Amino acid sequence: CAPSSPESAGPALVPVPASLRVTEGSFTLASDARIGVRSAEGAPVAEELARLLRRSTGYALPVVREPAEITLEVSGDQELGREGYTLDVTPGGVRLAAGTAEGVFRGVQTLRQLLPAAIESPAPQPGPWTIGGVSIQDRPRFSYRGVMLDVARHFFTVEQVKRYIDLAASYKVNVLHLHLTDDQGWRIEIRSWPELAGDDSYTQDDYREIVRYAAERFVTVVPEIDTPGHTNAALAAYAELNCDGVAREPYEGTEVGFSSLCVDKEVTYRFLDDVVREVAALTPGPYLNLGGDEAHSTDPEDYEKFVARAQQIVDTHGKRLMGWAEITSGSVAQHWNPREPDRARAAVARGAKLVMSPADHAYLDMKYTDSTEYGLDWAGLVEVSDSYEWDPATVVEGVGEQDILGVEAPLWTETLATSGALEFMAYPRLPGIAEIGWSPAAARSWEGYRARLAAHGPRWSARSVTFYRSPEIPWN
Ligand code: NAG
Repeated sequence: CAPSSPESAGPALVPVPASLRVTEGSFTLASDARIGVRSAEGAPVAEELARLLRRSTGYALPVVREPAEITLEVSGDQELGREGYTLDVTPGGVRLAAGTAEGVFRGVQTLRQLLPAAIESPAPQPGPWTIGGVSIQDRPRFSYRGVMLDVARHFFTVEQVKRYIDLAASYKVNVLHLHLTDDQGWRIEIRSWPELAGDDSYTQDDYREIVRYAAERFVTVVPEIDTPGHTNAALAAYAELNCDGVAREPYEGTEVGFSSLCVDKEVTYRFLDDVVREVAALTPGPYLNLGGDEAHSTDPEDYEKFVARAQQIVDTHGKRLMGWAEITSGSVAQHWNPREPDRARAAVARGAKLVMSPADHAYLDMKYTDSTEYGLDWAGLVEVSDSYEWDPATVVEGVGEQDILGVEAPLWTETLATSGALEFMAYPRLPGIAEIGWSPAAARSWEGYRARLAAHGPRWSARSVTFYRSPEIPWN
């Protein structure tokens, strides 16, 4: 039996807010309640909140342009930053204020978690819809809080990706990194190279729809085209991309590090330029990720040559180069291999910011225990506590807070073929990584977290989320 910590006395919020005070009394949402929003900017967020609350309460909840029982306010005030918000619940109502619509959206995720778990149900529930009094001031620690989904090893439909976005956005995640290409598949239509994408891939319209849906939830899509390794799918589709001019066989296994674009052929850079141009044009976000990991079949000198050209191409198309830590020269490098902290340090030395995804903590494809049905274990077993008990500013010696853009939880799918399997690996670990990215280090502790997380089980059940009932968590 765990000792209770101060934070477990408050509401079970994940991520835990920067500052929270429990106040007198409570508010109950009644059937005649309204949602008030004065600014046009906040209106879409108010409508989205109304839609969500209508499903489970069955109430009409009209959205009005004046203060109401639930009032959302976009003040234009930048005091709490782009994503910060204040949320006050008193017997008279709920007031959620932020400088931007994005801040209000993040606050709405908090409001959802203050309501009973049945609020997540897709069908009307009895209520009562009571919230205890609280005063919250909140803003993120890091600006980049991502999840990565590998849609190359196994393909996931637009609908499946939307559900993954929705769930992650409830935990204030603001980046979806899509791993679109690998040895096993190329999952995005490139009009100038039509043989790349097979049947199981996104058309450009599909991809646009994912980007639009994510943006509605203030989630930025970062597309990844993995190069120069992890490229067997491209090398199988186009013979000329191989140094020997012979097309490779399609690959369905789980080995890594055996493929490479031909660094010395000009066609390679025409190919890269076409791909980057098309993907950049479809992507409103600032980053384009060119992978760069595990290029074991590319010799180190060739690798440097390739990355320099790739960097120019990405610049030309107005994006910032992002990559795994092996690409030490981009704007942003992603630390992933716990055995290679040197690469992270080298990237920082060359002026890059880091996104922290240490596989032994943040990889959602690692097994929880020896008997976990799915997943890999090359970085060890990662129970919920292992995924939670680390800090981005101390995980790589010599790399501190100022070098770090944020965190990301990657989900590789060699062993995962269904939404249920994705969810089982992501829940409950994904919310912990989201909390590490959002909450001040001083506000979080494992004991407090496990107690808060327990209250999320019924929320996931209400949303039909498959999750791992870790014995570490005192599930309600
Ligand atoms: C790494 C590979 C990735 C693979 C994953 C599985 C990176 C950056 N590269 O070997 O292709 O799916 O592990 O955990 O993670």
